[in-house]
Amino acid sequence: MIIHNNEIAQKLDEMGDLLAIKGANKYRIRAYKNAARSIRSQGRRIDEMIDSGEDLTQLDSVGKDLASKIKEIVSTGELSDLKKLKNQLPSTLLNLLDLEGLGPKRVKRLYDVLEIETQDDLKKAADNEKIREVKGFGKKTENNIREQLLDNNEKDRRFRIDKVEELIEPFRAYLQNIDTVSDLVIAGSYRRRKETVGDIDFLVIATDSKNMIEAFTKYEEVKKVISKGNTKSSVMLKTELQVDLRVVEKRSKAPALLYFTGSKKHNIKLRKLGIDKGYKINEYGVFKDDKRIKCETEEDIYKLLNLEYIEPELRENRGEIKAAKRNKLPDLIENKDIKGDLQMHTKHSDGSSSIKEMVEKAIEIGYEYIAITDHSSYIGVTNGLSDSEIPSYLDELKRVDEEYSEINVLSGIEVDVLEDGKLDLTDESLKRMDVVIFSIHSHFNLEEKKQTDRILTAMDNKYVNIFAHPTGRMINKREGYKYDIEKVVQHAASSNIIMEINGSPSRLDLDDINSKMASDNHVSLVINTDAHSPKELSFMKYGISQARRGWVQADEVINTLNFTDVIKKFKR
Ligand code: DGT
Ligand code: CA
Ligand code: CA
Ligand code: ZN
Repeated sequence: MIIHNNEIAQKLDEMGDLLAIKGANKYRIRAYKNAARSIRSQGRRIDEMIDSGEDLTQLDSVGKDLASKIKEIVSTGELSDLKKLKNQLPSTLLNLLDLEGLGPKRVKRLYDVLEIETQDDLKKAADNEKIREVKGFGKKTENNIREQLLDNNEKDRRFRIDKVEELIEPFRAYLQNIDTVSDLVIAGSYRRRKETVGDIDFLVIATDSKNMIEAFTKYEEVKKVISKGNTKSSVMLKTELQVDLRVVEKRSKAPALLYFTGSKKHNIKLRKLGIDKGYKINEYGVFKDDKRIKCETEEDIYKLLNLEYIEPELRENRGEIKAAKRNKLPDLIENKDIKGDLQMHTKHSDGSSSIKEMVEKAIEIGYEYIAITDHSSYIGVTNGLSDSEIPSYLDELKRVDEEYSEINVLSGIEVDVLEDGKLDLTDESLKRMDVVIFSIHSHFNLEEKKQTDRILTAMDNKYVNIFAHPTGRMINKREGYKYDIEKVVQHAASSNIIMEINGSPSRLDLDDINSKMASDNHVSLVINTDAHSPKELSFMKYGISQARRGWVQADEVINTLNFTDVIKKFKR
């Protein structure tokens, strides 16, 4: 059995911690902790030392007694003393020690007095202000605990795609640089471009798998090696992102890529389809009567099953296999289809930059047009525009548009919808804009019927064009507000309102499901970045992948049109 040094050390650590909670002799506790530290810092594998008959007592902080315990862990994977302790005390108490301000003694006291065993118990007790009543604890400690638990919950969440990208691209580059790597892809939900990612799945074709795995686990951002085998390994990065690695043979590349891209449900459907046709499909290959069928690409495998090629963004088992069978898959929108960006902010409200700076970046990207759409003033935080400020805002926009012949700069506004569905600026102001975006930034908790009516009322203002970030959800932060979205979508279709797919990775709103629903209802869509700085104009790619996940085609998205056609869309 292969057992990593980290796993041995962890068991010794747990032993020390549980003894401490129990109130054991401090020298005994320290012995376990020191041995754990010593083993973690060994350059050599302890299990191999044991195999070759070496004496473990030559290691720092390891005496006869500990040496025999370590041998027990390596040969059985368990430590019987630890098991015994875990029968006496809940092992979940160990998770409480991770919190700042909670040492073994205090954990024990909370367990004795309030029967707190888990972080959940602790959270409840903190919320009910029970902890401050325990001897040795105060209001301050209680608050500190509550705050830490809130932060921890944040960590359990899935990672936003932009954050994952930032963490994983340097790792990809590091692995790519290893000599024996011939091919490396990130599969899983990252390749399917989901808005959040649970973990990262690297797939590597390499001639020397052992060397590859060694390098993988030695990456400097690795906090913990979770597992390490001959062809696969998992690590936890310091940022708490888990990364899995699979090394496969060249001939398994396509089936492995298909398998590890998922989704799981899509895979299961494909496998069943294969069985019906007499094929066995798994991550190693495609087989008929135990004979390998040569499949060099994913396309080859789909073709074998009489299916059109299915793009990763569609592989969610939401009808894509049926559509592929009938050659009815959508012709998905691509980055290169986009000709402009119709929502962005400048210093006229909460943006960081001037109109010119935004325009220059847009020219650099190669856009034919953009709209500057600063906020109205209703939500004070955005420092937006009031009716009296509109004329000078428009003057400046006009001047900039004239100054840059390479691009068309449309005048726009993102006007707030008030509680009753009226808008935050007068029709006189709105009328003067090339494009009017309306959106909701307040009163999220209205009852569903009221919220729906509020939105329908806003749509009936004859100067509005685009309903921005229509559900208001913030990824990992808050759900969208409740309203009858089908009704609103139908109303948008019949009254020529364009619905936005907001590309900001904190929003991605509409999401895939709602984008598909809107497009099925023949609503025109727009993909905007909602950039608050020139750099954020690059959010377009996230909007595009979200649209692709929603089966959206270029001809459904107005900012794929050229300038003369797009402005026609704003006449209602
Ligand atoms: P995530 O990490 O939660 O964002 O989502 P995925 O899709 O990346 O899921 P993950 O990392 O658990 O697994 C990667 C892919 O491996 C998954 O999309 C499909 C494949 N896979 C994993 N487990 C199974 C399984 O039990 N059956 C099949 N057919 N495929 C699986
Ligand atoms: Ca994954
Ligand atoms: Ca995984
Ligand atoms: Zn907004």
